[in-house]
Amino acid sequence: MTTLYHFPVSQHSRRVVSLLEEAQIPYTGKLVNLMSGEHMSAEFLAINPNHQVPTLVDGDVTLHESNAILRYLCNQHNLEQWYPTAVARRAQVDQWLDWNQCRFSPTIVSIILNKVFLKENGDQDAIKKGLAALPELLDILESGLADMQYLTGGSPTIADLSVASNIFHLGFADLLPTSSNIETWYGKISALSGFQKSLPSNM
Ligand SMILES: N[C@@H](CCC(=O)N[C@@H](CS)C(=O)NCC(=O)O)C(=O)O
Repeated sequence: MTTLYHFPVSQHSRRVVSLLEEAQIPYTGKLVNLMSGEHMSAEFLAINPNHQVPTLVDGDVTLHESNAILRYLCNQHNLEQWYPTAVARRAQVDQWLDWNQCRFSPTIVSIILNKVFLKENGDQDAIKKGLAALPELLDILESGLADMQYLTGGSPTIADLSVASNIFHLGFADLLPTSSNIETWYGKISALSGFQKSLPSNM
């Protein structure tokens, strides 16, 4: 049995729900209400001491970290199309997954968490720094997509789901990128039925 602990407005949950739905892996979704502090309950901390979603429980395996969960699901279900086995292509997928976590995510969190969710209690300095960092990151993504259908080739992978989950988040602050490569690519990812099912309004 596969259970995903998630929250609808969590961008990290969104990428995992997208894959589970796209690959039609049977799973039970369990909502962890971050607004009411459910992630700090003793019951949830016993599953993930980091008090974060997403968390996957698959039989004897309990996993946190969204990108690790994506890789695990692909390996477990032989989803080679989502996580190619050819060494060079896999390395490209890993590169964008790591870029998303290490470079892009902190900026997304700084802006969206503080500006949209914490509002007047948000860290105004973090918002400013995030907004200042965003153009460079979007330029990198725009260039990475030049002459590419998807981030690593002619078909979408977990790297696309992961990065696109953060692009959707920018929409909460009316900051959806309008540069042509990103817009065309994001249009394709956001049209995937699995991605659609991961969106807060459709969960
Ligand atoms: N690096 C983690 C980050 C997960 C994360 O930040 N989750 C947020 C929701 S988007 C969360 O659960 N926050 C609650 C907390 O940190 O206490 C991942 O990729 O899964």
